[in-house]
Amino acid sequence: MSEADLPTNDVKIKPFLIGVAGGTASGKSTVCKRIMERLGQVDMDQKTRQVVSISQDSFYRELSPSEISKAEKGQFNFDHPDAFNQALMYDTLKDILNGKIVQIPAYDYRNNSVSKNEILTIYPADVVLFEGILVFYFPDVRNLFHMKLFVDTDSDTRLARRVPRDINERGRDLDQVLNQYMNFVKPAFEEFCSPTKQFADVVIPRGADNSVAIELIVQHIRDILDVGKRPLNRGQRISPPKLVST
Ligand code: UZR
Ligand code: MG
Repeated sequence: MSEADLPTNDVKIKPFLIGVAGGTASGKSTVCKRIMERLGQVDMDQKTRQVVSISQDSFYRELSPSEISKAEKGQFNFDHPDAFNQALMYDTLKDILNGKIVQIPAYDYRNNSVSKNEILTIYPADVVLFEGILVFYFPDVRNLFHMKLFVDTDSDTRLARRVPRDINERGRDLDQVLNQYMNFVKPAFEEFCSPTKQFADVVIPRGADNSVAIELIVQHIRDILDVGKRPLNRGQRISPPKLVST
């Protein structure tokens, strides 16, 4: 793609915003990755990429010193809606919808906080995926999505994935992982996350293993963006979807 094709201030891209919710370790990130792969977007340069995926984890709020010490003992509830900075999440998504370049922090699970060093710059894209356990919980955020997907993977499978992930990737020990799961993760899933399935347009059983569902969704995204004649990965800008959020 030549420099002239890059988004400029006078060519505002209005992205098509897709929310991807589901319980912990349901495969939300993998579903997003598959959608991006199927749209031919994964290895592209960030500035020219037309599909981007961001995580709700980037919007965990800053914790007070006493909350930090609770978090270190596995006694802070990261699965409760109050753990998030709802206003920042909403404002950032609004900016994205208005075609602005936004900066969001990566999340550092080993320190239980948003990263001070790793800042992600999100350039305007045609399709933006926003994934997280509670992306459909807050009504004002929920109403921004043009399409809502819920990844519905059974809880045994999710726990079996969550345990090794927390131990290997997030530096936890088994006792802490299981206690946190029983005290916070499972009850909060039942109270706050699972009920938001009712807001989904499409429920994806078995998550990323469900290649038929993913293919149907990808085809629908292509249809909406009217890229039948203009493949996404050829570096052409696509007209914004005509849908209006309510
Ligand atoms: P996914 N989480 C942490 O473990 N530590 C943090 O500092 C912040 C979040 C967990 C959170 C939730 N809960 O279950 C999970 N706990 O990240 C959501 N305990 O991430 O959707 O990738 O499973
Ligand atoms: Mg995740």
